[in-house]
Amino acid sequence: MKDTITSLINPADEKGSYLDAAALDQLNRYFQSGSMRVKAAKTISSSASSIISKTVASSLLYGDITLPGGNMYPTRRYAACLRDLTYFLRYATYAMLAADASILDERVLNGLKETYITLGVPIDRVIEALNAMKEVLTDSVGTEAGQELGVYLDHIIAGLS
Ligand code: CYC
Repeated sequence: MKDTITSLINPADEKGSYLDAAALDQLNRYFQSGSMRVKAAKTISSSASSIISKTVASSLLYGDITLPGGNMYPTRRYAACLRDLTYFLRYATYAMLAADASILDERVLNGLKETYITLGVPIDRVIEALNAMKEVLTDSVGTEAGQELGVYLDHIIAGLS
């Protein structure tokens, strides 16, 4: 996993130089947004299950997908879906804290699309749920942190598209 600090320091170290003005500027913006990131992570950790249920209610719950023949039926698959959404939320929160998407590539997206295709998990509906999660998050953590989390949920969407 990478983060904003190591991704700026490592290349400077390779060149044996101090951070240049652009890197310092980027670092400054990262530190200035630090309390916003931590505050959002705190809200998410105390309300994750409600964020997941609201996400499901506004995207997947009231349709054929939860009925016999749908990919969220029976309860075993429904539970797998809630678990996947919980993974997405938790890893997007880590990525938002680090301001770096690499953890998503390493731990979430690696082989995921192929797994979904093999199992017949409808990827368009997963993406619909991820988009719904962005809205639920903006309601719960506010616009600025919601937008930042949106960057990482969009990264997951792009990796599944
Ligand atoms: C299954 N989701 C799976 C599987 C994996 C993941 C590996 C296959 C193995 C299993 O069932 O546990 C995902 N596992 C992950 C991820 C990580 C991991 C992301 C990284 C931490 O370790 N079905 C729907 C909805 C959607 C859904 C649209 C929820 C948004 O219709 C999800 N994923 C879903 C379902 C299954 C699944 C239903 C079970 C499919 C089956 O067994 O038929």
